Amino acid sequence: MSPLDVQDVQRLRQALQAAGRVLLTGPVDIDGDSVGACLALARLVEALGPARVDVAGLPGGRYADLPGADRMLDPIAVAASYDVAVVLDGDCRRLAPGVQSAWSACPFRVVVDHHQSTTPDGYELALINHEAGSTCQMVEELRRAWGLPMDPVFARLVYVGIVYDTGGFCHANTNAETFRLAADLLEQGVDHTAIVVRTIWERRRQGVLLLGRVLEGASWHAGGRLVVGTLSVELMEEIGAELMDLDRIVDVLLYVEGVQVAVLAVERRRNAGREVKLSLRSRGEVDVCQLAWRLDENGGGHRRAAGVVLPGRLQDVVGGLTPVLEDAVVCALANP
Ligand SMILES: [Mn+2]
Repeated sequence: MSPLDVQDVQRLRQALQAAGRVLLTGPVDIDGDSVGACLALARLVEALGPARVDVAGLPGGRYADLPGADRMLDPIAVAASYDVAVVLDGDCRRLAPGVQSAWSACPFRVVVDHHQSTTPDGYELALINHEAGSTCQMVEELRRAWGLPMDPVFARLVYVGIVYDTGGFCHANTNAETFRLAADLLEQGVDHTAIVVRTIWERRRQGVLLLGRVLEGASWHAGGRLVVGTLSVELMEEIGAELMDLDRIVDVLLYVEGVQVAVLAVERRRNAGREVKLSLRSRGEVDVCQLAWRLDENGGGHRRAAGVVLPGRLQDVVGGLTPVLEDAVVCALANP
């Protein structure tokens, strides 16, 4: 992992030490890496100085029992003004609506992120490392640079982020350094099996039902190299599904023999209308980050894992999109 800029790391430390109030947040759709990174950084900020730290986000389901999750603020309740605001594991285009106004009013805005689509524009300070396997690994790098002690709680939070973003040490962002850091964290007493089960494998019954319906209804294209799964608002509501029930359904589609790109299209209500959240996954030959960005400028992520939200109803969005995706996959595979 290429290290962060030393001066930027010290500027962040100075800003956090001088601050009275600090806001930490992930993007609107939280995951194990953003929750782990926010809660781990909150501990570091509190060790650095007197700042009162708020962490915004709703850590339901599999993250509710993480240390510090009970102190997280519903984004709707974020009303205070902050001296420093940090968005972790995502950029400021994807903040929860409730966080947006506090963010805009903050005089010192920081991003700590590893997404390929994140650029330094629009921040007073940007700590971006596209090579980092997870944002939690970047927070661990901050801890070392600031000379703060490791402890079992910090280790557990960072481990959750690493496990989530590497898919349990499976994805291509897993390397020797990941395992070296994992070994350090395990020596702090981290329960590896419990975290992998809770973060990766365990589903609610509603999630299993949802998985079954997606697999049943999936459509196959480009000679089986592209698969598109869909979930309507009606089905989500009938099953009583939550955001976290969707975790890793798209990965099940991706790891079907022959598949190079998998897409899960999930319909959501938005005001009086509908929108569709697309999760795109690639085995590596097709850059789905670029693909997501081409579908809409708000799309992005990583080369092998990206997302984009498009307005409209599920059938219309997926109907219009499938030929575009098919073309992109066929073209990318023909011209690697
Ligand atoms: Mn991440």
